[in-house]
Amino acid sequence: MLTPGSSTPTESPWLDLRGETANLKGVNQGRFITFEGGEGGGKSTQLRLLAQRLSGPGRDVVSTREPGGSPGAEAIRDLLVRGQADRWSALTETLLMYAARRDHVERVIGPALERGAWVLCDRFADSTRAYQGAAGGTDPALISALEDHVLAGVRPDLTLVLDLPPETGLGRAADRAGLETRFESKGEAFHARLREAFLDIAAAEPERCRVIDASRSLETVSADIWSAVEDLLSRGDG
Ligand code: ATM
Repeated sequence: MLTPGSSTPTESPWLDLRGETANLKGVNQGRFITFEGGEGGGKSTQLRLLAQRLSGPGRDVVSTREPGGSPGAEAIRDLLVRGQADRWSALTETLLMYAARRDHVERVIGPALERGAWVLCDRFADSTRAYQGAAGGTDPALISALEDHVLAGVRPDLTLVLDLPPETGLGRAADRAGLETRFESKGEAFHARLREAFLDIAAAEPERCRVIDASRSLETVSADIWSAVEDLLSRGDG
């Protein structure tokens, strides 16, 4: 289980109004890696393995997740992942996701990048593009505008898209389903559109995204992820 971040608001320059408009990417010293894809692709396990591999003397590694990752965003998560599939419209979901994401960026991701940490995040903005946009029907232009205005230039250096057929992924997810079943219950057509959406995002931004075939063994997937991270390290532009 990932632990929500615990930065105190008063310590963070990200709570300063600057963050609402300025592009702060230039001051980031750390690296930001996101894990994306449909259900049951093993994102959380692979994130944990990568965090273990990256951790070591002198390297600060922060593992976090969305929706959630800060106390306020975790409270919003509960609203999003529980209950009936039609509890929220796609547009309301988009706004809730971005309210949660803003808090997470202000209090956890932004300060961590600023102090030079590596941030590993289980889902981020691409999930909104895929779930609420491509599969849910929210206008992509609105989602782009939210990315521009809300994220203050915070953008992943590397996005790992863990890809597998939705029927395989949903089967794996059902095995561990608890109370958080709202998205799983959206139906097969929704999940098929999601897969296409993540592949389209990766095709449109090949310099940022790496598609990993998640139907293979945990070790093989983990080795591919490490090779993508080594490429990022060798670029040295993070
Ligand atoms: P995880 O199961 O990966 O923790 O994510 C919770 C759900 O939130 C997930 N669906 N399921 N099952 C995907 C959904 N989600 C969105 O719909 N949009 C987003 O922007 C994010 C971050 C997650």
